[in-house]
Amino acid sequence: MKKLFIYFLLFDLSICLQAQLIKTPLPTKQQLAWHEMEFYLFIHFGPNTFTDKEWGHGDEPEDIFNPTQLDCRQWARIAKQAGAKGIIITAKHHDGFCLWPSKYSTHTVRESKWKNGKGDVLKELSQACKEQGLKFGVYISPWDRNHPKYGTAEYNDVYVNTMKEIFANYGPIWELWWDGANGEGPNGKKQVYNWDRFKKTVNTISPRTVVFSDVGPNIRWVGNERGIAGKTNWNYLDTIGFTPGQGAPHVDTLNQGNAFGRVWIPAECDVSIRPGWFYHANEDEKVKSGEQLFDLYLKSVGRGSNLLLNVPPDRRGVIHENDSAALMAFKKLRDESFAKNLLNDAKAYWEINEEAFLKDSINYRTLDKRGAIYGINTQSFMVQLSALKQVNCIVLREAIHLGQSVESFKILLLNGDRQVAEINGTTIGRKRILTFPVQTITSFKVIFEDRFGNDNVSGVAAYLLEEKLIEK
Ligand code: FUL
Repeated sequence: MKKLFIYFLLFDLSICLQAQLIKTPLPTKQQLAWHEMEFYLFIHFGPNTFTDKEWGHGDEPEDIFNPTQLDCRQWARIAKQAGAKGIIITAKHHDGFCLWPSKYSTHTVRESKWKNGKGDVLKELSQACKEQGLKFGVYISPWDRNHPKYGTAEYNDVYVNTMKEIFANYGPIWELWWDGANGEGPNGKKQVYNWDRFKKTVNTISPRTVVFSDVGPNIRWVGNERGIAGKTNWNYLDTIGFTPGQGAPHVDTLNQGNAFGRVWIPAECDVSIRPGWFYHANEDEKVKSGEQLFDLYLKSVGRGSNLLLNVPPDRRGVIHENDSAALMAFKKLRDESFAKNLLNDAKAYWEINEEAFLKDSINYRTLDKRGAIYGINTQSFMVQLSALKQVNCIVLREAIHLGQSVESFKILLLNGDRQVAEINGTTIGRKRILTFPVQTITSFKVIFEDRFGNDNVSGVAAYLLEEKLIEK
């Protein structure tokens, strides 16, 4: 008996020690700020806009690039009005054409007819973003189908110099986008990228920049180009042995993350407002509607990720009317849907075990206007509405500066003593937006299941959305 007792004691102790030893990865300050960006625009613009291609070959004559009314201020204004918080532009896509007069290429705006070779899209856009208070990011394709050095060790120098040039002349650069595509260059060769050197370069010259690729180092690809994060979406990822592009983990892993991954690398959902990434006139009628964009918002931001929505300018160099109208409709739907938190005058009851919080109303807090509450090490809580209300959306937030812990949860919707519905979910992360058929309720209970017993909730809100907006 005594032996058994010691055995269990040691067993318990070893579990405690394990929990102590496993350090939960935490986001950096830059990553935390990135999480708060939620939604921003992607701009695909370059020779493909004028040739109707998606992937240029790199041999397009520079004169092809000739927007008639390029207006980066219009892009930034529209982004701002749509509630986007930044813009990331394809400074260089796979065709190698540089939207700025780079010293390290002869295939740039400088060689084009546009503004007699005196134009500079990065300059105009970085300034327009500053004017509107938007963050500015760049996509610099490592794959280059034009550069004569591509496929040789020297191309790694070219790539490093290109990054340095952009950081020096157009910074601060908030996010840097490394695309994973890697094909042959003009000489038929494939490049062996020196990713470590690329990372070190960014760390040294622009340590605040968050770097995206399939596997980070700071932000990961979500595993699809439809803008959809996993319903289970961990901000953790294992990266040892993986590289961007073909060496990346399986798309399902990128979509969901690794529950016990060693590094904090959240997913970003990239998707285009049109079928293609670049502008094609024959897609003018295929622009996603405000409602479709709202659905994507639920499936990206609503699953703890960020939404990077591509809106490609047309051959004039402006955002097309149809795209702009869809963006405004999307903004209106978000504003209207989340204008009234039905928990403004509710009370939340917090206890560490269900039995205790069912007994009485000790330890309750009144929710503030934004529904911000804070419960360290919460296993369950109950929200008492001020009256009988109709609800079809509940938003939960985890305090991710302390890590991500919730592995699964359930929400019990109650009308008086009667349970009217049960909603189940897995991870929460920065934000989890749950929608369901409308229910009339007086209260609801949120019950967590833990990994390490320290679920930290930082917010809860409830809304009544238009029925057509419930997640499809
Ligand atoms: C992909 C590219 O090949 C597409 O052209 C586009 O830029 C997309 C965002 O990333 O890998």
